[in-house]
This record gives sequence, C-alpha cells and structure tokens, in this order.
Amino acid sequence: MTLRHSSPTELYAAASDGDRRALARLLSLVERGGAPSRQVAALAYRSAREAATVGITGAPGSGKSTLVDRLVAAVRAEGGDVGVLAVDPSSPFSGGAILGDRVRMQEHALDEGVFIRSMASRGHLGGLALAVPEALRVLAAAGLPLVLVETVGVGQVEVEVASATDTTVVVVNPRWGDAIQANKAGLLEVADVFVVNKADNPGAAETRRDLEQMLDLSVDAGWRPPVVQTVATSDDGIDVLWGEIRRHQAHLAADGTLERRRRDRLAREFRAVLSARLARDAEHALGEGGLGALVDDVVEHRLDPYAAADEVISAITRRSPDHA
Ligand SMILES: Nc1nc2c(ncn2[C@@H]2O[C@H](COP(=O)(O)OP(=O)(O)OP(=O)(O)O)[C@@H](O)[C@H]2O)c(=O)[nH]1
Ligand SMILES: [Mg+2]
Repeated sequence: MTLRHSSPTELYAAASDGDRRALARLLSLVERGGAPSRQVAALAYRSAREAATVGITGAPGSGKSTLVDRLVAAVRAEGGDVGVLAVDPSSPFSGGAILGDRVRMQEHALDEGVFIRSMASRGHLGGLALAVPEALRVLAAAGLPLVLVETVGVGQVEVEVASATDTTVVVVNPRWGDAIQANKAGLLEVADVFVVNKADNPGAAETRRDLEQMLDLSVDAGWRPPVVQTVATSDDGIDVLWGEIRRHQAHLAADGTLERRRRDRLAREFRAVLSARLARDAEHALGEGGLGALVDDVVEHRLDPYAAADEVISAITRRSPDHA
C-alpha cells in the first residue's frame, strides 16, 4: 500500500494491524489538526484497546530522555512492547529539539517492539494539551500496551500534558532549590513518583529530604509518592523506578482510582474541546479584532460583561447554519 495517498481510514486499518509507518502518519495527522485529525480521533475513540500511560516530566536537562531510554530497556527485557512520545510544548517543530533524544534512543531504533515519536503542536485545536490525549488513544488503538510520554515541564501546558497520563513521574536533580522549583511549578500536585536523577552529583540526599518534607505537608490519603534515586547514565535505580511505576499502576487499578482518573480526564478534555471550539467559532463569527472591540466596550462601560457574552453567542448562532 502506498501510505502517502492513503485515507485516514486506510491508515488506521494498517496501523491497527501493526504497521508502524501508518501509525507515524496517523500521528502526523493528529499533530496537524483539521478534518483528517477529527476522522482519526473518531476512529481511535471507537477502539476498545487501552494503554497504560506514564508521563515523565521535569526541568530541561534533568535526564528525562536518558531515564526513558533505560525504562524502555527494562520493559523490553520483560518482553513488552512500548511506545514513546516526546513532547516539547515550547517548540513548534517536531524533530529538531528532540534530535538528541533520537540519538540517545538509537539502541532501540531497530527494535520492532519500540515505537518512538516526537510531537509538537502544529495546528491541533487546543494545542498539545488536546493533541496528546488524542495521540495516546491512537497509540493504544495500534496495540501498544504501554506508552511513555516525555514532556519538558516548566509551565502550565507542560503540567497539563504530563497529567494526561495514568502515572506521572517528576524528575528533579540534586541541585539546591530544585525540589522547591518543582513545587512552585505545580508538579508536586501531579507527581505520583519522584525521581532524584543524577544522584552521582552531590546533594542527592538533601534534595530527597526536601521532597519528603514537602510530601509530609501535602495530605493525600491512599498514595504517597515514593522518592527514587537514580543515575540514569549507569542504569542505577532504574529497576526500583520501574518497580514503583508498576506499583502505582497496580494501586490505581485496585481501588477504582484508574477509572475515576480516566473519567475526570475525559471530562476535562471534553470541556477543553468545547471551549476551544467556541473560542474559534467566536473568532470566525466576529472577524479580526472583533473580540478585542467587545473587550473595549466592556472596559469603557458601554457593555456589561454578560451583555458582551450575549453578543458573542448571538454572532456565533447567526453564523452557524452555513458551516454546520
Ligand atoms: N551525571 C549524570 N548525568 C546524567 C544522568 N542522567 C542523564 N545525564 C546527562 O544529562 C544530560 C541531559 O540528559 P537528557 O536525558 O537529555 O535530559 P532531558 O531531561 O531529556 O533533557 P531535555 O529533553 O533537553 O529537557 C545528558 O548529557 C545526559 O547524559 C545521571 O544520572 N548522572
Ligand atoms: Mg529529553
């Protein structure tokens, strides 16, 4: 089959049969957004296949890719297939910024059981926060039982992307204040497992203690995020980390948290799709500068905020019959 000219339906059928090139093409469609992406989304959503998902986030250079690479090796040693999605919210290009990761993952490049892909937001409605969950469903539909998502975690979008997974691993380094930085970025709330990587550098014990102290203050019955020390470059602690990830997944499955989390995520996703759609429709209906003009009206007290919202809604409704 010549993939280049294949329809989303043909690509989806091929990807579901294990064709990795078709899978890569599907993910490009997701990235680009628009009508083909919606078709892909609809197909993947009907699939009953689910994947366990693990997000790995943390400051630039903290060793996320090296950890992912080692985790992939650990999973492969057990014989499981695995997908890797490398997400860089700060970059509009897939590939470029992630080239280093590709090089680091060369060992797995020829392994049929490993699918590696980087992703950026090109045109997907709602950006990466919405493209990533869709990509995860496509990967699951293609039969990958486990997907690791690497995100450079610094801002709000990054935290959102990282928490689109069942288990979120937050990576910090033994640097003064690293734990506090992670806390400020909101990563403490989303972390299920902490990793102090580069533990071969001085200060690992202190960073670990900082994290434990912060965890003492946060109350969450049921699961206390373990803090694992690793030296990813020499494979130290990787087995412990993989063990903790699996322990967390078992914990999620055991008490119904997994279902609740997935439900919450879908609810959030649906709401985000809806507001992104409405925002786009409003922009189209009001034309360039239209929303800004309404903001001016509100600021100058010509319209109250509710009346301005009414204007937007009626502009959308007037317009909708011709593009429904
Ligand atoms: N000393 C030491 N170096 C490490 C360790 N883990 C990773 N590194 C090195 O740290 C550098 C950054 O590692 P990456 O795995 O690319 O880090 P990253 O978090 O993926 O980086 P970005 O994707 O650019 O945010 C590389 O030179 C690694 O070899 C470790 O445990 N100890
Ligand atoms: Mg990386």
